[in-house]
Order: sequence, then C-alpha cells, then structure tokens
Amino acid sequence: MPADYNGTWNMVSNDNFEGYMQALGIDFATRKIAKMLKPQKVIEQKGDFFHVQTLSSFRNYNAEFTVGVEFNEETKGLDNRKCKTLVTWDNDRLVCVQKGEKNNRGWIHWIEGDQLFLELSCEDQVCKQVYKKAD
Ligand code: YOG
Repeated sequence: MPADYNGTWNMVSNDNFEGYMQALGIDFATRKIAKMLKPQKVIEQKGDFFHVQTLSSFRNYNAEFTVGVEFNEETKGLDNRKCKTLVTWDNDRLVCVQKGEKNNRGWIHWIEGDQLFLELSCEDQVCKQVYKKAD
C-alpha cells in the first residue's frame, strides 16, 4: 500500500524559492510576484495515479502522472520547458526526475503527520517547501 497524499495542502514555508526560480531562468518581475504567493496543493491519488494541482492567485500548474511511467512534461506557465519526467516511489516518498535542458532537475515529496514536504531541485539550487493539510 503506497502512502496517501490525497487532500488539500496549504503552503506554510518556502525556503530558497528565489534560488530555484533563478536556476530556472525566471525573469525578475515574475520572481517578484511569485515570491509573494502561498500556493495550495490539491492532490488526488488513486493508487499510483496522481493529479497534482498547484494553485495560486497568479498562476496554476497541473500535473497528472502514474508512478513508474515516464511522460512528456511541459511546464506551462512556469519556465515553459519540455522534460521527460519520471516519478517513482522511494518507500513512501515520491521521487521525480525531470530530464531536459536543466541539470539535476526534479522534486521529492513526503508526508510527516499533517505536513506535506516538497524539495524542488534545479542545477545547484534546492527549494524546501512545507504544506499543512487543510481541515
Ligand atoms: O510541483 O513541480 O508538487 O507538479 C513551481 C514554480 C509561479 C509562476 C510550481 C506560480 C516554479 C512563476 C510547481 C506558482 C517557478 C514562476 C504556482 C512545482 C516557475 C515560475 C503554480 C512542481 C510538482 C510537485 C507537481
């Protein structure tokens, strides 16, 4: 039985998002706006199938994937790049590798209690985010 990520999760902290956005080549004006956001993750999981929505007042991002199945990801509204993306289980952690123009790109999710953790990596930058489960 894989871990259960279902739910609505609200951001509580966002460490080095600036460095992550710079590594992705996001322009200054967009970074200024994006830094102020407190996005929400809405996750629907059925076994190994995930629908992850990252919602904010500025932009939304939508990802659908099955763990273990590589797919073509286009980061629309983010850095607008194309990646070959694969998400796998590492015990109860979700580990994502985004192969493309940027080196060392990917993310890791895990849950501790009512908190959802996310580490986003690109090149030499790591952004650490924490979300809390909504009531
Ligand atoms: O999530 O890959 O949960 O897809 C990363 C933003 C800011 C837009 C969001 C909008 C990267 C301007 C998705 C913020 C910065 C800045 C809310 C992270 C790029 C552009 C959408 C992600 C995974 C794992 C699921």
